[in-house]
Parts: sequence; structure tokens; C-alpha cells
Amino acid sequence: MDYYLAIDIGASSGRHILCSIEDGRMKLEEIYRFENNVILKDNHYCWDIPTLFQHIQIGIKECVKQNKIPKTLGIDTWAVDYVLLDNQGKLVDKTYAYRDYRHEKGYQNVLQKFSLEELYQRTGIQFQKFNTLFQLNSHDQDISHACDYLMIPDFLNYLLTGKKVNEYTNMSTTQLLDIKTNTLDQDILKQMNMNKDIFQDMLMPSSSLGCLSEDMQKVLGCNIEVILPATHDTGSAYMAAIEEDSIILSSGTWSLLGIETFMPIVSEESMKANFTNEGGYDYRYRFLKNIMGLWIIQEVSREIKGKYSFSELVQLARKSRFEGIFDVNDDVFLKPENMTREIMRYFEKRKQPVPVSIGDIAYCVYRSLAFSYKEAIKELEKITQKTYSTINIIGGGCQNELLNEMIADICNIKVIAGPVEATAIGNIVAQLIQQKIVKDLREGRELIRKSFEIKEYKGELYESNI
Ligand code: LFR
Repeated sequence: MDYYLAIDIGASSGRHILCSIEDGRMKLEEIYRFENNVILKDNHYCWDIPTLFQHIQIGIKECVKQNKIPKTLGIDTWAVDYVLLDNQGKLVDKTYAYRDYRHEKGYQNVLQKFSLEELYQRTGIQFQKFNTLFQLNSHDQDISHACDYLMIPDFLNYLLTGKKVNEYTNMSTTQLLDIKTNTLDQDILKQMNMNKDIFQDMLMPSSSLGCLSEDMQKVLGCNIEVILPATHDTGSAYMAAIEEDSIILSSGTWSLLGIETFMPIVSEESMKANFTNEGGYDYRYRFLKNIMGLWIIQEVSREIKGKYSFSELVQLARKSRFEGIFDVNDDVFLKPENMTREIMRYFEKRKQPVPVSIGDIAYCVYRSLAFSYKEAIKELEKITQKTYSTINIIGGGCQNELLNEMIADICNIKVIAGPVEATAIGNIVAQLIQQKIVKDLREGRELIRKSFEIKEYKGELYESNI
């Protein structure tokens, strides 16, 4: 039996998902799961990369222990964050997390040279203060001696193989690529005094990095070929979307709502609505909008110390009739000290009824998300001059039946929910294409369709429950 391993690391947890092909279907098995949390260093939120790398190794060793050594593996993580290495291979400055509030300085620096309009025209990338371009211009410490720029998955791949490359889909989120050529925008680098030599060769998903380094082979007791998936998790997730011509919503810590397109859309309207054109598999683009997502409820759950599971929160929410909704994309929800209090404050400030019980809070979070999707769909339809009758919700969030019902009802759209493990599946499909087990993404999506359960929701369900 051949196995393929996806190491999928999100902002709150990571997983090793092993795939085999049985009876023409993908079969998944979770081998190992670990937590990922930001840590505070000198008052800054940072990633704990050494611990993450330890977890990567433990998960691989677990495959060896179970005698299921994968032929290939691929790593994906969230986007925009990076490490800088000096000429000794040591880290230059900290590995900042994108939710750290330090971008103001970089943002102001960049704005002195480029307007937001020009940046959008050049790169096609939405405005987010945490974009790498702003982060790279926000360091307090001198970074001029940095020799290598690696994004988080690039760095983890380097630790496994000794090879330094930059993977394209993740690089597109830096806002350093020219949308017309999909290569580094030399003007931006020059104007911002950035050393172009720190960047590596840029490789596409489904490229092979070759074997584990000899040291790693010894440590892990096996040899595995390392393949680049779309190393940006959302890039991998969108590969697993199975409905042609539908809206795609990758639902996890973030809600990433958009479409897949072969041509980027860079218009005044798309800029105003803050839609982005992220690089995808085969130079497809993800024309999408970042919506704050389930992060809000994850934080609420953390604050009550996991007193209720996510499905219990949904049950409590089902009993609520709280009517208010809030703007989920308000900056205050990016990394508040206390999410529950921040939600309450939102309503207090506006002198509106305040959700107090945990059921009301959860209900109001889900409904506010559904209304923000409705808004984003409206914008998307206006920009593309198309109407969409279906939304394909992928990722862990598509298991939330209440939210699916709300979306179908509030957005008046058919919901196709699944696959749940979209990111790991997309990651594995990139490996299968490299291994010539499937021909291309179209064939990969057919395989996904055959392999996983997909549910359908039509409107009115949630309304009839009220
Ligand atoms: C989702 C995601 C989004 C990106 C955000 C920050 O995990 O990768 O696509 O905008 O995290 O990196």
C-alpha cells in the first residue's frame, strides 16, 4: 500500500493526515494532531517554530511506528508570515505572527512610496495590514544582514530537506509579486530598499524537493520525498472545491469566500470591496475576500475554557432568538484581549441590546457571519456580473449544520457542504499529480468527488426552526 502524507498546520492546530488510494477512492486517516498557539515574546505575538518542527517529526515518527511510511509528504500552513536567516543560517529577529500589532510602522513606510491603489494595481492583493510587505517594513531590529527569506512552510521544508525555495502560492500573499508576471515586483523591492537576493527560486505546487536530508533520515528512521503542495493552506483548500462555477467558502479560522478564476480581477470595484487575487495551482487565481471567520467563536470557546464543545455551542445557539448582528470584519476582532467582551462592547457602543448568555453570543456570531457572507456574495456578483446559485463550503466549518442552514437561508443559495478535510485533501492531490497518480487538477477533483461525503442544504431550514 502507498501512503501520502499531508502535514496541515493552521493557526490553532496542526495535523498529519495520511492518504491511501483504495478501490479508486482516497482514504484518509489522522495520524497525529497537535496544538499551535502564538507565544508572547517581548510583548509581541510570535510563532513557536521549534515546537512546531518537533511536532512535525513526532507525527512522521508515528507513521514509521505504524509501519505506514509515506512515499511523499507535503506541508501547508497559513500565509504571509516568514523567517529571515543570516549567513550562518540563524534567525534574524523573531518569527512574528500576523495577528501581532506591529504593522502600523511598515504600513506607514510603504504608504510613503506607494498608494494603496497602486499596490493593488501592481499586485492584485487585498489590503490587510498584516501583508508581508508591511511586516517586512516593520522590524525594529536591523534586518539588513538577512541573507535568506523563507515563508513558514518553506522554512519547515528547509529543515527537512536542506533545500531553500519559495513556493509560489504562498509568495503571492506577500504582496511582493507582480500580478501580470507572477514574479517579484522589482520596483516595489527597489523603492522599499529591500534586498532582492534574499528571495529563493520560486517553485510551483507539485514540484519535488527530493528526499529528506541525511540527518533527517537518521533522526526519523525513514526516507520520504518532500513535495510542494500549494503551501498556502487556502490554496490547498480551494483545490479540493468540487462544484464547478459555484462560490467557494473555505471555512475555518478565516472564512475565505470567493471564486476560482483563470484571469485576475483588478478593478476599482474589486479594490473597494477588498477582494484579493491570490495565486493558485496552475496559475489559477483565488478571487476572494477574507472574512473574520470561526476565529471569533474559537476565541469565545477558549475564554470559557472549553466549557462547551463546538457542537454544544451550536445546540445552545439554536435556542437563541437574539436579533442583533455585528460587523465581523471590524478590526477590533482581529486579536482582542477578550473576544466575548469585545462583542458585547460592540453592541453597548451602539446602544443596542447586548447578547449576554453564551447561547446568544454564539447565535449572534453565526448569524453575523452569515450576513457578512451575504454582503460578500452581493459584492462578488456585482464585480463579476454573474449570479451564483450555489456555494461550496469546504473545511472544518462546513460541519456546522446551523451555520449551513443560516447561509442557505440568509444568502438564499444552495449550500454544498464538503469535503471537510479540504486543505489536507488539496495538499495530497498536489502530491498525487506530482506522482502521476492523477493527471491534473480536474482529474484530482473527480477523485475527491468520488471519495467524500457531500451534504446539501436548501434555504428555509433554519427559518422553520425559529
Ligand atoms: C487561512 C489563511 C488565510 C490568510 C490568513 C493569514 O488560514 O491562510 O488565507 O489570509 O490565514 O495568513
